Amino acid sequence: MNAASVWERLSLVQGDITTQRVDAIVNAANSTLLGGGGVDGAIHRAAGSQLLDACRPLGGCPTGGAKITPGFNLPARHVIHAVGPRYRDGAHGEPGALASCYRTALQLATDHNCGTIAFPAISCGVYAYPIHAAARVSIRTVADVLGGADQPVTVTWVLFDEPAFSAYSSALAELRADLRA
Ligand code: AR6
Repeated sequence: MNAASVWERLSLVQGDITTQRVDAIVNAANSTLLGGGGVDGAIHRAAGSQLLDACRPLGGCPTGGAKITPGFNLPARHVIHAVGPRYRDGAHGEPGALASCYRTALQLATDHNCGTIAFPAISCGVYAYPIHAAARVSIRTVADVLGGADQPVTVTWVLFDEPAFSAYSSALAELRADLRA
């Protein structure tokens, strides 16, 4: 797999992740996996109450991990519930935990034959991770995983608002430029 083809497999869109027709969407969950606000609340509302029923027996998930359920009423076949870190100052393992939840989510996607997966900006809302820094960690991690794997074929970030979309766009451009340098 050469570097150019990895970048071609990554894309950014602005929108609502609950409407995405992909094999799996990723939820920015908390460690209870029992729902919450932000994108978590939106995904549970759109998927229907069966999603919470499916999450209950999972027994929660540590920060940096992820677990998978069906998508129920969503267009997506699966929901991968990833638990990102709460941001403190960046010196408490936040980048490692953020990278870990992306890697685990991608592994689950591969294990469940997902060719297409969409991520929100994990940890960038309630968990207060500075968005440009989170974008750099997450894009680098995903590009690294895709460089060694044929699946998932495509990874899309669905950014909810324009500032998030801009931050991810500039981080993506920087990382591609770093690679060319
Ligand atoms: N589609 C795409 N992105 C969205 C959507 C949507 N429908 N709604 C919000 N976002 P957050 P976190 C963006 O707070 O920081 C929950 O209560 C949002 O603008 O959802 O990982 C959980 O239960 C932001 O850019 O997740 C946890 O307790 C990004 O999604 C906690 O929040 C993530 O914001 C997790 O916090």
